[in-house]
Amino acid sequence: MIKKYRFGNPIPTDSVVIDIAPETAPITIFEADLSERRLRYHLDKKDVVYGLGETIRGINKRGWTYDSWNSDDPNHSEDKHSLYASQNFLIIASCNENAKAKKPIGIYVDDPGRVIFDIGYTDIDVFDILFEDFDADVYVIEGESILDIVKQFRHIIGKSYIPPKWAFGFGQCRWSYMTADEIREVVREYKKAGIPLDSVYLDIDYMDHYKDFTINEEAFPDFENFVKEMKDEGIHLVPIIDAGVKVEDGYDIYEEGMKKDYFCKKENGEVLTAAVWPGRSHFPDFLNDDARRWFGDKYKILLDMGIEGFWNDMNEPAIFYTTDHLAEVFDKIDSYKGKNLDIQSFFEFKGTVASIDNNIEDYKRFYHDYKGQKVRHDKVHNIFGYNMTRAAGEAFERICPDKRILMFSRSSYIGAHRYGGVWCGDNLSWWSHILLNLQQMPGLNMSGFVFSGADVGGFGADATEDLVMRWTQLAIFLPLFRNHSAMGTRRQEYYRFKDIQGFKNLVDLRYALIPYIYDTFMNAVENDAMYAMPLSFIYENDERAWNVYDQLFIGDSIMIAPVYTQNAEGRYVYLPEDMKMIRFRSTEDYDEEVLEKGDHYIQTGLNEVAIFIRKGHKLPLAQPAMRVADIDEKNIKEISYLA
Ligand code: MIG
Repeated sequence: MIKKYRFGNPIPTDSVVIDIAPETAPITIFEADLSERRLRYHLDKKDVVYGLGETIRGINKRGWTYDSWNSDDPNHSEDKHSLYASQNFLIIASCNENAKAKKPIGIYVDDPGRVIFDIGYTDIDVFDILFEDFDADVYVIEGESILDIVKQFRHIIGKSYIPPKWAFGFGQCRWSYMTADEIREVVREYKKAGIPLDSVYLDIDYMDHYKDFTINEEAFPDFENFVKEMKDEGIHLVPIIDAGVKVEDGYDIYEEGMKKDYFCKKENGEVLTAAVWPGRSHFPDFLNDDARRWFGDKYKILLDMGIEGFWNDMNEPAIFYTTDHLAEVFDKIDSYKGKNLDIQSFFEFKGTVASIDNNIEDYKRFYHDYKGQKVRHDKVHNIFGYNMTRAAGEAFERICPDKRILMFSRSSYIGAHRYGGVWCGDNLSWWSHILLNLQQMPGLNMSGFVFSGADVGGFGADATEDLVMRWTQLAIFLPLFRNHSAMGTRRQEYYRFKDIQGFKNLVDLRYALIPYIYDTFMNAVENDAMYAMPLSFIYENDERAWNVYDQLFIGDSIMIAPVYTQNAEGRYVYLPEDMKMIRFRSTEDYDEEVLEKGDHYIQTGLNEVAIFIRKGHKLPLAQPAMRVADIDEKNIKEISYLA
C-alpha cells in the first residue's frame, strides 16, 4: 500500500509515473515538524535502513548523514556525504525471527533540491529527514516483505531501462585513448590475448576541443569508417557526451543554442558561463522540453555514423568555475595583496581558491525554464543529470524506436532509470572500493537502476594486478562490466598484466554466465525485482543473514562472496541454507561441493572465484565466446543443485 503525503508546494520531477492522490490526513509513521522542516522516525535497536541508491558507506545506511546533492567528487572516502546521484528511496526493516510483528516500511522523498538524511548519526536511534525547503512529496510504502516494497515502489516509477545485449559483454575504457590507432591497438591486444571484448569507450579525447558531437578529425580521421571497421571486428565504440557546450563562434551547437535561447541563464537574463573541459561553456536547459528535445536530437549526429551507445558525463553539473565567481575570487585575492596575512586570513585566502570548483553559490546563479516557471537551479539541482539522460532516451525513442541504444550516466535521480543506467563515477584503485562497488548495487537496484556498475580496477590511483583480478571477480556478475582508468594512472587493460590467462579465464566465465545474467536482468526489469541484493532480502527471518554486508545474491539462484582483501587467499562466507559451491578456475576447470548452512572459510586463491547455488536452482553456463553475439544459446550446460 502506497500513501503519498504532500508538504508545501513540491516541484514536480516526473519520477513517479502513476497518479496517486495525496492523503488528506497527516503523516503518522513520521513526526512532521514543519518549522524545523523535518520528518523524524524513531528507529528500533535492530532496524536496518537500506537504500539511498549510489552513496558511500555500507548496505545498511544507519550511522551516518547522507546529503542528497549531486556532486562531482572523485574521492569516495568514508567521510563524504554526497556522490553524483540522489536516489531518495529507503526501506526500514528488521529481522523478524518468529512472527512478522513489525513490517518493513519504504519511503521515497521526491524533492529535486537538497535533502539531508541523518540516519542515526546525531542520535543512533533517530532517523531525521531534513529539508532545505519543505516542498516535497513523500511516499510511504507498506508491504509484506522488503521485496514486496521494492516491487510496489518500482511499479510507480516505471520500468527500468534495458540496454542492447552486447552491452552485457566486456567493455574497455581509459581516459587518454588519444587516437584511432590507439583504439585499434587495444582491440588487437585483446584479440591476441584471446580475451572477449564487445566495446571500447571513447572518452573526451575523441572530440574536437571537447566539443559535444564533434570528432577530432586529425586523431580520428574518417570516423564513420572507423566505427564500421570496429563493428566489423564485433566492437562497439561508445563515445562520452559532456553536459557543457563550448562557447565558440562557428560551433553550430553553441550558435543554435544561443539563437534558440536554450542555455541556462542568470537572474539578469544573461547566459551563464561556466568552465568545464571545453573551457568556457554553457549548460543546455535539459529541464526545458524544447531544449531537451533539441539537445537529444544531436545524438543523431553520432548515431548516423554508426554509434550505438553513449555515456553522459559531468552532468551534476560539474563546474570548474563560473566566470562571475572567478572575477570575485580575483577581487578577493587582490584585497589580500600587500597585507600581512595572519593565520586566519591565510586560511581564508587559501580557501577562496580551493573552493572555486563545484561551489554551492554557483548553483544559485542560474535558472531553468521548467514547466513554465523560472526555477533557480539549486531548487532542482538533483534532476539536472536525470534530464540530460532523458534528453538522450527520449531522442532514441524518436530516432530509432525499434533499437536499443546503450546509455548510462554519471549523475542521476529516480526517473532517469527509465532512460539509462549509471556507472558509479570516479572511484579509486583501492581495495575498499571493491567492497564499495558491491555495496552500491542493492541501493541502485531498489531505485530502478538495474543496468549499473563501477569502474573495474578503479578509476583514479595506480592499480595492481591482484586488485584488478579480485575486482574483476566481482564485476563479472554485474550488469555493466567496464574496465576504466584515469589519464596518468598505471595502465590496467587486462593484457598489460603478467597473468593474461588468469584474466582471460575470468572474462570467459563472464561470457559463459551471460545467459544467466541476461535472464536475471530481464526478470529484474520486467518484474520490478532486484538483480543484486543482500541476503536479508531473501532470508528475512535469519538473524545471521542480516549481518552479512559483503555478499550478494545475483537473482535468486546464486550468491557471490568476492575476496576484497589484498593477499588474502580466501574468506569467510555465510551460507543462509545448504548450498552448492562451485569454485571456478575457468569455465572448464572447477570443483563442486555441497556445504551446509552456516559459516565457512572458503579457500579461493587469486585465480579462483567461488559462487554458491541455492537448493533446487541451477546455473546455466554457455560456451565462452569472443563476442556476446557469438554466444551459442543452444549449447548450454547446467550446473544444478537439486533438492
Ligand atoms: O573531470 O572525461 O567520471 O569517467 O574519464 C573528469 C574524463 C571528467 C569524469 C568521468 C571519468 C572520465 C573523465 N571525466
